Parts: sequence; C-alpha cells; structure tokens
Amino acid sequence: MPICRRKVTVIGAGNVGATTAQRIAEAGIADVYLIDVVEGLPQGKALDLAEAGPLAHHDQSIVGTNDYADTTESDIVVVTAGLARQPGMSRDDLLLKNAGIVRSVVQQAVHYSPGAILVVVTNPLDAMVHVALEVSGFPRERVIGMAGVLDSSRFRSFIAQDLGVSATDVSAFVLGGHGDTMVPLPRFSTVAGIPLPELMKPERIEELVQRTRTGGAEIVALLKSGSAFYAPASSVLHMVDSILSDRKRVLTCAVLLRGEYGIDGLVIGVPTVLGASGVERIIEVALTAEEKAALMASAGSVRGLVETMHNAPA
Ligand code: A3D
Repeated sequence: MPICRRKVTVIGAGNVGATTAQRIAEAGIADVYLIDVVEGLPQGKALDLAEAGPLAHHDQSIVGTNDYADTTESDIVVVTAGLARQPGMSRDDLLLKNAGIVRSVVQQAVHYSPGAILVVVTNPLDAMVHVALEVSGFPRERVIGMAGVLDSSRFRSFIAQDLGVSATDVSAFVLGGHGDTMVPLPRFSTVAGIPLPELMKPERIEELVQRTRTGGAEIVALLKSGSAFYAPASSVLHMVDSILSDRKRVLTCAVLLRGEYGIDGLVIGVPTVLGASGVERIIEVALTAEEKAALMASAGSVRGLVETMHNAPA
C-alpha cells in the first residue's frame, strides 16, 4: 500500500468524527489529526485507532489533540463538532448552538491551515456551511458541505433492497437542502443505466423518496440517543478521497450558488465535480416545473435558517 503523507484534520471526536478518522486512515490516504474540546477524548480514540493500524494494514499516523497548533497545514479540515440530534429534535433545533460551535472551531482551524479545503458535516448542514464560509473567508470552492452523498446513498440502498439488486449497480440523484425538503430525483436515478421509473411503480418510488427524506430521523428514532454515523463517515471519505486523489468524482455537495439553478447567495446541495482544488464545477441539469418548485421550497427552508442565524442576538 502506498504511503501518503497528506494531512486531514477531523474536528469533533464523537461518532461521526472518530469513524471518519478510522475510514480515512484505513483507506491509507492521509495522516489524521483528531481534535475535540473534551480533554483526553481525541487522544484516547486516536491511540486506539493507531493501535488498530497493524491489523488494518496501514501506517498512517493518527494523532489526538486539543490544540489547533497541531493541525497546522492540513490539506482538508472536516468539521463534525457540534451537538447531534436527539429523538424528537429537528436539525433546525440545533441551529444556534451549533452555529456558535462551528464559528469557533473554523476560526481556530483556518488560522493554522489557511489553504485547507473545509468539509462541513455539522447540522443543520446548509446553514453551517454558510457559517464556515463567513468565518473562513475562503472561496466557495473550498467550503463544501457533506449531505448529498449520504442522502443519495440512502436512496440507493432503499432502491437496491426493494428491487433485490446490488446496491453498487444503483445510482441516485438527490438535490437540495439536507432536510425534510430535500429533492430526490427518480428520473435521474438508475439501475445499471435503466431509469428507475422503468422498474418501479410511481407509488413505490414515492414511498422510497419519502423514506430518504426522513432517513436521518429513522435512525435517530431507532438509536434513541445520537444519530447516524457509519454512512455519514463513508460519505466524508468519498469526498476526501476525491479531493486528495483529484478523482473529479461527480458528487452532490452543499455549495454556495451564484445563480446556478436560479438560486443566488444560498448554500444548497447540487451535483459537483470534486477534485484537488475542491468544487471544480457545478453541473446544472434542466428540471421540470415540479422539480424546480421542490428545489425552491428546499432553498426557502435553508434561507429561513440563515435569516434566523443572522437575526439572532450575538
Ligand atoms: P457526537 O458523537 O456528539 O460528537 C460531536 C463531538 O463534537 C463531541 O465529541 C463533542 O465533544 C465535540 N464538540 C462539541 N463542541 C466542540 C468544540 N467547540 N470544539 C471541538 N469539538 C467539539 O455527534 P456526531 O459525531 O454523531 O455528530 C456530529 C455532528 O454531525 C452533529 O451536528 C450531527 O447532527 C451532524 N451530522 C450530520 C450529518 C449530515 O448528513 C450532514 C450526518 C450525521 C451527523
């Protein structure tokens, strides 16, 4: 396995952060710096992960720390710090608390890594990307939210289970904000190139679309405490790998739009080309009137969150 000394900092050593650190190290694509506000937590998890290295056949270093100076010159900074949803709590309830956390951690991280690409995971996702953009002052190409990769993967897995086919043959497309108003697009979703509407009745497609929209809440309700982290960590790994290896994968990411899809000045999930410089291109597709209306409704709910943040007392 090739040794690669790229550096990825993961802020937040909780469920998503620690699993992301594990996935990145085990993929052998970067050394990982795990940082948290809780003393001992990132150090303990990093030590445990490093001790798994010989068994997982990688020799990436994994360092746990509470000091941002250790994260100096990271290629990528993944932001997972924040509170996770509890049962009955919406992503939006988290808004103001997590905005404060994201503001503080991004400020510290970019001081030491001014050239990094930021991958934001903390919820409510699209609003937290706005916070990271404002605090970092980075161009939109380097401030990217993870949500569409996860939402698409959820839709893919539900389609595969329903049709009894390999999940790897299913491709799915989900646009919009990461919330109950996300916009799964069945006509752009395929099984080995066959459009989904050719294989499934419209009512069944609608049920899977609805399950995708509430996929995060379904897991929160089952876990009773905390939220999903395996699929979210896998989603971050896909993005980090596409950036570090300049793969130019087409992945739906939350990015600041400047007129694309008729939306200006708002972060929303759209298909992007992810490469060494971050978001290298936004791919625009023509939407039907109904799809466009659903995207605008989703954008409206993100705009509401951004306004709530801006109007909140400092
Ligand atoms: P959890 O296991 O609670 O971990 C969060 C970690 O953040 C904890 O270890 C905290 O100590 C740490 N933390 C809190 N404040 C700070 C701070 N100021 N500086 C550094 N670390 C801090 O949660 P989790 O890992 O399950 O989820 C983390 C976040 O990701 C939450 O906001 C989730 O809602 C979000 N999330 C988003 C998605 C998306 O698809 C967008 C998926 C899954 C989770």
